[in-house]
Amino acid sequence: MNDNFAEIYPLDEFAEVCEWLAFKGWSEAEGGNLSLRLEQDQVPDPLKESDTEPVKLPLNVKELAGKYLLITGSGTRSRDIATEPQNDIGLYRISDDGASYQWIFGNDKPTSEMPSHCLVQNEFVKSRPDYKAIIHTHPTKLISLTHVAEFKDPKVLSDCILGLQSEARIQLPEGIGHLPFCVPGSLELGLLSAEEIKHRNVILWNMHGALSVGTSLNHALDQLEVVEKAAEIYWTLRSAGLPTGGMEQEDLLKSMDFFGRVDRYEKAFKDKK
Ligand code: 2HA
Ligand code: ZN
Repeated sequence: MNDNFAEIYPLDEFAEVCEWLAFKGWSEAEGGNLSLRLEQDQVPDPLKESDTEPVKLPLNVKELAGKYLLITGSGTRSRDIATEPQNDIGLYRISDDGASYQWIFGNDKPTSEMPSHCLVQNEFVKSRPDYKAIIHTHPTKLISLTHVAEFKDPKVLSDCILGLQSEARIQLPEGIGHLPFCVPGSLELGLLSAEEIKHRNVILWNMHGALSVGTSLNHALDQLEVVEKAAEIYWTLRSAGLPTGGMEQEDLLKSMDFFGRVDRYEKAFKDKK
């Protein structure tokens, strides 16, 4: 059965992405966690049902009712997931009333950030159904950005950081979110993340890390790489004492126009303060 689990699911993509997270030094020790939502037809019949004890969720996730999640285990290391993903990733089914989950296979202790993963996945089913993958990790240069007072405002943060390299805002026209400090693993962090993820693909968690989402785990990783690159440019300029004003607005708009992203760019941060 263990071999089947490894063969059936896209665990190799978890392994590949976790290897990069460890290699980049973003998911130190047991830091970071990932999840991927599966469609019914991706789950073979013998693994569809489970007789394990249901575990109550802190909040109802009714959009996820009857759906399946692959999620990394609590206390697991990215560098271990890279080599033996079947030990550290678990398959879960959300109950038909959306109030609890049942463990089905693999690792049976989900990450402490389970509330954020469930609430964001729940929002995706509702408003962005092609989004299935979530990565939470601790990229050094992004965490450092959350220490800059003016970057508490996500619009100021986005306009500065994504204006430092010509393709960054093209990749992320809606900008980057930045949540106020929340206790790691808290329901509050999950609720704020689920609200913000309606509008953005990358969110910074104040003094903690980043949450990135995508249609696949690799898509979520791509976006983290883009934002981390822009942050590296920011810190390089800062340490050289150079200005961080970035692209001329006219050049940025020309690029957005060329790639058909003006609407998305202009709508960013209009949805909410
Ligand atoms: O999984 O990163 O935020 C460990 C964490 C919690
Ligand atoms: Zn974390």
